[in-house]
Amino acid sequence: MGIAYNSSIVTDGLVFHLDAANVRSYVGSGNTAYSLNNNITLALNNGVGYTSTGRGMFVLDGTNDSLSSTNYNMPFVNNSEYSFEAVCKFNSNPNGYQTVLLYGNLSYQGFVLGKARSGYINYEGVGGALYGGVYGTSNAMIAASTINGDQTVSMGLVHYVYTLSKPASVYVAKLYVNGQLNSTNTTSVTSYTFGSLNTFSIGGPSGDYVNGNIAMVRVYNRALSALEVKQNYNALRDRYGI
Ligand SMILES: [Ca+2]
Repeated sequence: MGIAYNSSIVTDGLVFHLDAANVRSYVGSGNTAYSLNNNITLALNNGVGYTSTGRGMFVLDGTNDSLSSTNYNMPFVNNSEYSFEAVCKFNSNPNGYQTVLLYGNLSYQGFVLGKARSGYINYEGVGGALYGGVYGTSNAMIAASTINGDQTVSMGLVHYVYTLSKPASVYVAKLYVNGQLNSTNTTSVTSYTFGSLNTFSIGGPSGDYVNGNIAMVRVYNRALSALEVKQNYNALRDRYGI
């Protein structure tokens, strides 16, 4: 069973794929959503809404809405390369993080995609900026690639990809926005380890809820190349008008 508008995305290394526009991921009502692969089930918590805009997006209220999974058995391992991809829109830029994806724990070890707090400059980047990060047990060791924060809430629906690769002796983080490389962070990190990864949440754990729309989230267990990021972006452009 093929879905035409998904036919051209990169599938090599794809370990999680939530797509609100695909009825196999979400039928448009009810409190259960599904990854298109790996049999991962998500619960819609506290009134997550849905809009048919862009063929379908989750609507999150920024108060307590999220999607969470308790069967997220994905092959994440220490010292590996990863990619995290999302199409989302933030409605506001408050003095708080808005977390699109957290796979880790509530001490924020693990993998994070999101938007930084307004008005702050720290390892997640300029205030309001999109960021992605892989955080090991030794404290934010592979921090974000960032973009200018005030772009975040004014740019509307955005496609972004965070990749972590190790082309040589150290890890390199890259952030792509709408198919283009936005920033690169060459770290000094040569290895990393995780603690317990016991939380899989989309739209935020408590305190970091997204106020906006999330259309799709993907996770790859390898670093996508710039060409592959472009391929995935191009596969979505018409759908979202981005
Ligand atoms: Ca709610």
